[in-house]
Amino acid sequence: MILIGAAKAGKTSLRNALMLGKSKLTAEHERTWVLERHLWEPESDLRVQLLDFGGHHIYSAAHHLFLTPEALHVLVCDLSKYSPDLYDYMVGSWIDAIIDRAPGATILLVGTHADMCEEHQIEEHTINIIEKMQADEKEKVQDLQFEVEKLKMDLKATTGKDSGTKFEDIKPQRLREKLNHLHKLLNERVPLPDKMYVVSCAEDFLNIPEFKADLTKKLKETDERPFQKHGICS
Ligand SMILES: Nc1nc2c(ncn2[C@@H]2O[C@H](COP(=O)(O)OP(=O)(O)O)[C@@H](O)[C@H]2O)c(=O)[nH]1
Ligand SMILES: [Mg+2]
Repeated sequence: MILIGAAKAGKTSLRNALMLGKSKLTAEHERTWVLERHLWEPESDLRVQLLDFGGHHIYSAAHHLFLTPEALHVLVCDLSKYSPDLYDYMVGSWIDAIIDRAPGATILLVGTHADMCEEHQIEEHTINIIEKMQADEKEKVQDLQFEVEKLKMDLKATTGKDSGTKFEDIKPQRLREKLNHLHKLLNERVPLPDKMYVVSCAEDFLNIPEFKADLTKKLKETDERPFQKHGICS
């Protein structure tokens, strides 16, 4: 399981809440610098390797080495700091990286710091995040479909001409390869989350038990996947 999200999103405090079963908010000197790995046993028959990333943004290469379709990705976002113009920084860029590096992966969305938000803020922010994510995905699929149509036309125009020589056949072959790649991108979309878990890792511990129960269920579903063979999960 991989905890990702912007610096100070609440990843390590969420990890503490899940592993300790009580609130342990991080202090400034406990900041995660690069990556911490922990072995977590939410139930006696379930052992999970938990990766908690430091403050580097998704554009840094470190994350990309670890994103994998077999892992459960928990994308964490501080709801008290969220505003629509921060969507890409806090959510969108992370979703893009997962789609790019780990097609087919499961993503769970978690909004933290609920104790510091008004009820109406929580509702507005979670709706905005889900809507933006769906709108982004729709746009990406439309762009890919447009590219596919364009390539098909190029291919038709190229193959219409009878070149007769081996070298000139390379172009249609390359176009076909590109087309196959685009079809793959269209067919292997990451199932995007349609809900956001709203939690507080502070003393009130809002929704942590509910989130832990759903998370454990999802982890059991991924437990059977080839994950273990790569040594990521034990
Ligand atoms: N009030 C409140 N503070 C939180 C919560 N989660 C994290 N924090 C605080 O937010 C800051 C960043 O949290 P941390 O877990 O270190 O974030 P990370 O950088 O994503 O690992 C720390 O000062 C935490 O004490 C929460 O749910 N409520
Ligand atoms: Mg941390």
